[in-house]
Amino acid sequence: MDHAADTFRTDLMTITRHVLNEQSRHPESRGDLTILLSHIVLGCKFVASAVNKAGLAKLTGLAGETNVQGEEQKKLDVLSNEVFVNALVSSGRTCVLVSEEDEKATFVDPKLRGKYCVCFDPLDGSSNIDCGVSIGTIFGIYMIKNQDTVTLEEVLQPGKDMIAAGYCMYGSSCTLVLSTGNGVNGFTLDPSLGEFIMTHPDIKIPPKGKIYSVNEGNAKNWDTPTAKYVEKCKYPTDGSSPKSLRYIGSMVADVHRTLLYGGIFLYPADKKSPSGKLRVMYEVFPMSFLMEEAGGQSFTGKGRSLDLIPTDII
Ligand code: AFP
Repeated sequence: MDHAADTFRTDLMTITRHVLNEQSRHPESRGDLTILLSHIVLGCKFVASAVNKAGLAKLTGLAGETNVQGEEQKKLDVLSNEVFVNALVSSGRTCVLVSEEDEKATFVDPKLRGKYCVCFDPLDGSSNIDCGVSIGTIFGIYMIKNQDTVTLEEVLQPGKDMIAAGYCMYGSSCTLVLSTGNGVNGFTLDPSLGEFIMTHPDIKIPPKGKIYSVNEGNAKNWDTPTAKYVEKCKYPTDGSSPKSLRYIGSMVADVHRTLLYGGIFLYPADKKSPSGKLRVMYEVFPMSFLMEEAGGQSFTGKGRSLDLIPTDII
């Protein structure tokens, strides 16, 4: 009998245990972030369960509404947004919420306010829902100096001020990847326990990767340096092998693969979207934070992504 393996199986590092361990590294901490994260985990479990039942429970299809970008919302988008807003408000640890699904920021009732701002995309990649492709929730957490007087301007912080970020991928398994600024760890939902168990400790992106990930259908609108770079991935001039192309079109899944297998994920600005399609506060910042914490890099094309200062919540 392999006792070492058995010990591993019975000494489970749940996400709560991990976050409490992290908290104990900060003796001044009152556990606010731990409580907030446990509410985010609850939201992820709810969405995971809804995504699993989506076809059966008739949760796919349109909800008959459009979101800020003018896209049709799916029923699951609406549901996930409601779940996260309720979970975050009821945590008592947030003062303002910025959701990709809502046109305006939600300022929490003063009686329920805490010191954190959470920016989130409750269900990213939702155009993939109806065909069962992996989708995910993305979130970034910031500290607000004065919760009683918080304004929208205070929400527009550069990504480098984020204190924690993560995503939950609803795929062949449900995986939550989290960083509180001390490396990146991945947890897989054990459905029989209803707990996220650490399965990917201290994730580090491989220093070299053989995969590039981009929507090449946009190539005719790219600028010359981008087009040249992608051409080199396919036709290297240094004698190396061409890279493989993998593109799911669901950022959580594409970034998750990039973190684990290495390589590059890019969504370049083009003539159609001169500032790029990806949304800074909900997609670019949290994913760039995780990439950097895992030893990788993230650039806008002009500089470090996390140095950007958003001008609006869209
Ligand atoms: P949806 O949530 O509308 O599906 O958008 C997802 C997304 O923002 C991101 O998750 C993908 O990386 C990107 O769009 C895919 O965009 P293209 O379909 O233009 O390749």
